Amino acid sequence: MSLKIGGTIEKVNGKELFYSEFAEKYLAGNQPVLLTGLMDDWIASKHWVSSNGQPNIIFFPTHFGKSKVQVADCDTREFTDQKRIEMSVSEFVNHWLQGSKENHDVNGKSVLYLKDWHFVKEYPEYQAYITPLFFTDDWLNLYLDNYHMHDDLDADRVSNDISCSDYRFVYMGAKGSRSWTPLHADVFRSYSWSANVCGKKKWLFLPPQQFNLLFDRNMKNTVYNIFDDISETEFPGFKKAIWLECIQEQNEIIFVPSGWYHQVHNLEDTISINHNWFNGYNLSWVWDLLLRDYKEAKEYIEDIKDICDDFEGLCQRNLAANTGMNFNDFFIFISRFSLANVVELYYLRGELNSENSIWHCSAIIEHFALNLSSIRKTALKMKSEGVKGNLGIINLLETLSDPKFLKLCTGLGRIYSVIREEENWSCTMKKALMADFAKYGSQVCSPEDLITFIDYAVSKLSSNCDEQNPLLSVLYEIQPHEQN
Ligand SMILES: O=C(O)CCC(=O)C(=O)O
Repeated sequence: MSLKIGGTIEKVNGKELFYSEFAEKYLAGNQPVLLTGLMDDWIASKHWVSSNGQPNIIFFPTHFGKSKVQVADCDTREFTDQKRIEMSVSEFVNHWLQGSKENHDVNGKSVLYLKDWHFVKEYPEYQAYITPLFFTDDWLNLYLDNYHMHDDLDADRVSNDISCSDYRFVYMGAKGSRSWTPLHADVFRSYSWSANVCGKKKWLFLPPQQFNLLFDRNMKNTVYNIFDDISETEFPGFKKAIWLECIQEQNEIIFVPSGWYHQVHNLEDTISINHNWFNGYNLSWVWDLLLRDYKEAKEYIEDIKDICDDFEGLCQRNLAANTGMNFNDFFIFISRFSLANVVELYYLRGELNSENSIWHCSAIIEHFALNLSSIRKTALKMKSEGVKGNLGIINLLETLSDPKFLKLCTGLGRIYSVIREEENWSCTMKKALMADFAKYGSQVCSPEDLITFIDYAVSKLSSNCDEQNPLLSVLYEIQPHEQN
């Protein structure tokens, strides 16, 4: 059965695009786009590509040969993904070279595809590439550079913990369209971007509005390979799906929006760099997905509820094992980010106070206000969906003195070009924060607390503000004329 293709993906020269346009049209609009012109100075583009445009595959065993990587056997399905094998980069490259000699694509040997290599984590000094500006507002990887998402290090969860340590990957797909990635939507309903250092990929996308067409009658399983002969009895909606198709060439970067299903085929030997991330624009969707996964995890073990001492605890442990985080992890994550955004605003207030026009540096302040607003909305959603009680304790004063948290703040400041180093974490500012938060009571334990904390911090930041206040207008969507 052939697919219905409804169109392709817009291609834009990244050098001619402003961040604000990208944020409005693609991040907030949740639309895919193919960006050119953003990989000119990458070391990867020099070292990993031969002069004939083919992968410089020999470079890898020479420099990174001992690294252990996950390799997908593209011909073997395991649950909803391909079977994974662990091997060294040298072994993978041997297989690749052997394959191109013997032409595995034709003689039917398995096609291996190196995926999810945590390259930046393993080789931070090498700086293979520079994350383009459009993708730098990345709360997920910034957080994981400083904290574990999930702290429960049971023996059976260690491997999960390692694989969730970061979402910055290298992919290397050997020749032939048989190296591919099955249909999926990304983890956490994150955004992703994928850059072809060399090679060519074909992407097929389905917008989230049509996602239910991919499910079976019981709404449990989705299609694995959209090019299979899909049974209409099993997947009654599939035929109606209208796909977007896109060919991604070398040096092009594709932006994959939140919740869009996609299937990917390497049309040539391809090396790509791939990040997953989320930020204020898609935070509440991450929560929606987590809630959906929780309900599924709960339903799955409903029949043991009566014989289980801590049924809710078990559901949350399963949720973390399946998705990489549970409610507690998510809550701690958004609470730390809300405090970090407040710290940035205090910092800016200190910096700008001398000119007595603090709220006029509005572009950056608006970013932090938007971040707080999206965290506040997400906390409100959690509360309205009945998530009550203690989800973890954030002690504000202790957090402010934690070196990991200060690194998080420095990283967040850097994203928005609030350039300051940790030494500049001035005593006066810290004192002001400490004094304000000590009065507040210093602990945040539930979505409700978090909303109260954000409101309190904003009221403190807005005191003495006799001009129109972008913080208030962004946070509470108040029109300037409504402010007194
Ligand atoms: O390049 C691939 O094979 C898959 C990449 C992908 O699925 C993604 O970026 O989300």
